Amino acid sequence: LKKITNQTAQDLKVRKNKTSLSQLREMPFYSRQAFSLHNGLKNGSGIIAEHKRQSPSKGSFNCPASIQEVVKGYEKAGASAISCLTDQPFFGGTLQDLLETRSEVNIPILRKDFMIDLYQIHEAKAYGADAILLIAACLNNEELKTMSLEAMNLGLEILFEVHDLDELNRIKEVTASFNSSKFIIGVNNRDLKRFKTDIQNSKDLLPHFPEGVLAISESGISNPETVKELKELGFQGFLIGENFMKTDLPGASCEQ
Ligand code: IGP
Repeated sequence: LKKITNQTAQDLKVRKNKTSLSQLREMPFYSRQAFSLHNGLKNGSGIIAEHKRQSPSKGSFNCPASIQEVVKGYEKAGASAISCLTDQPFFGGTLQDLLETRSEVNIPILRKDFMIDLYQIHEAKAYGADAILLIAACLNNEELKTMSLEAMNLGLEILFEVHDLDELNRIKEVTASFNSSKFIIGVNNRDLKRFKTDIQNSKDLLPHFPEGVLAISESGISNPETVKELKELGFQGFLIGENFMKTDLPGASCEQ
């Protein structure tokens, strides 16, 4: 994770030199009213379908479909939201992908990246995202708070990602003073050190969630039975990438 965020910081310098904050603010999508990821998940299937070309653990998924075909397919199949990976060096995504996704679908879009700087939140808004990911393992409490407030000011919703109890407790602390309860907490089932996924991680952490917060389970979900099981436990969102992207037409495989 350190390696990834160091790279993110480097790439960020280049983008900041190229595009100023005021230029971001002038982009057409910057002023659009964002969709609510929270409402989208509550009122729909709960599936957040991810566009991901490659991952550090699995390499390229060699998906032959274009991003337009993939995300349109996800929307048609009934996904509640799209997760769009914009990290280039490790996941092969771009901000252009976000723009194209926004132009293609009318459901909430999560910008999936390693957010370490306020500038990235403005990018998310400018390129058409409705929500951002804040990974507890990448940020200290102070940073989590500052980044959250900026996102909320811009009308973006937040998915906080945790993978252990310690991180969950930090998120509880950070969000305790928020007057909105629209934030979302996701348990990543992937152990970032060993790249192994285990759904048990979601099951273990759910009882420790703050009351009333929308809970989602992320990674390693590969069949409808798992979604059903997690739903019965109380999860309302399910973030699925690899299982869709390893097929030729990800939207079609999403329909079941
Ligand atoms: C999707 P999977 O196992 O269905 O492909 O997982 C998503 O949860 C995963 O891509 C992810 C991720 C992240 C990627 C979760 N948290 C943070 C990059 C950064």
